[in-house]
Amino acid sequence: MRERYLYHVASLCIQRAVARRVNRLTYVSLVALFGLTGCAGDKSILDPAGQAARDVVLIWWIMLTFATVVFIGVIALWLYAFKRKHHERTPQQERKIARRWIVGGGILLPVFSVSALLIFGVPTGKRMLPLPLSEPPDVIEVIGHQWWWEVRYPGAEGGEVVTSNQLIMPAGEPVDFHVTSADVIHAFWVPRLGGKIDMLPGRVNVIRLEADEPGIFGAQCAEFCGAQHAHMNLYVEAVEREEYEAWLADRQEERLAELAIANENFAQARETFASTCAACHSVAGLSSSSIGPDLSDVGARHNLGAGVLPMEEGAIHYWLENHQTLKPSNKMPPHDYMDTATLESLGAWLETLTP
Ligand code: HEC
Ligand SMILES: [Cu+2]
Repeated sequence: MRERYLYHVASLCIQRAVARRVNRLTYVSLVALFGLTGCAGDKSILDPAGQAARDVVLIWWIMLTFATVVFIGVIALWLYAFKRKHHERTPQQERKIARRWIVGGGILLPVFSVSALLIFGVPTGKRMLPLPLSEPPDVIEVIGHQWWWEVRYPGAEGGEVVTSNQLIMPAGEPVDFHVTSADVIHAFWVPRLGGKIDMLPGRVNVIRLEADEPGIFGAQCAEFCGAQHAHMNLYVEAVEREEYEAWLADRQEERLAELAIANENFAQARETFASTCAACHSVAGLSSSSIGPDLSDVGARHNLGAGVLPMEEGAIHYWLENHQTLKPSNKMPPHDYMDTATLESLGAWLETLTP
């Protein structure tokens, strides 16, 4: 909420400023106010929720402070160069001064700053490496697709669990994320938990992250991957260990398969699904394809279309009618040749898939 508030204050100031024709400098500083909206919210690196992210933000503050000092120093020297009186100097004296600047500003300063960065940066990077632990952490696989997320739990008791566009993880313990891509390069980034890592087709990268406490965090694809890159959000939630185990147990294949056929009123919807949607979507017990998101537990999601639509009653029907307007050129073909009643019943059935 805090960022919304800042956003409103900033836009109000700008409207006023434009109305009163304030000078350009004021205008620019007002626009810069918008930057402050990045200081809060579920994707703010300035609000870390895990040790790796705290280390990253510490480095960020150190770099910002240092850069500010250098910036002010350069400006001061620049002003001084304008103001200073003219000195008579011999060519030798000139050369000596020039050499001092090269050695100080061109060699010592960079050596000092790069070493300082390494001293702080190496331990931070190490924390996110999957080094051996006495108790091996849980593994969660995340696969990037244009423009949605596939999430798999290979170590779940009773068999692998698959879901999409949501990532539930245990809080208070490290988790290894094995990330890859099904098409182009994406990047996995949960700003409040730590650094980002590329998701490359044909290669698995690993990053270790930990959430201090239960909570909801935003994640975002951090590598431009096509038209809908900005609409590639991931809902990340850390929960207590028992809740995590229960969440996984609810998503065991047999249980999901029972759920899919539980409601007799939707026999027709299931048939339509089998003939028009099953080629791309999995629903446990009915179909198996990962061209589109797995829909076995779609009724229990928090949003649709990787964050473009909040999940509520009627949302799936709305998505089926409007997804090419909500998320233009997404990889699901329009189904406008189907009548409203059919799409409505498909949506209503999918909404019952809440394990
Ligand atoms: C050609 C493949 C394809 C077909 C056929 C298809 N879809 Fe999709 N569907 C997708 C893709 C890809 C996405 C992800 C779009 C995005 O968010 O970028 C998607 C997204 C969805 C979503 C949102 C899921 C989420 O996790 O947010 C729902 C619901 C859905 N499809 C239902 C259906 C239904 C019902 C049908 C049949 C009428 C259908 N789809 C047919 C490929 C397909
Ligand atoms: Cu992207």
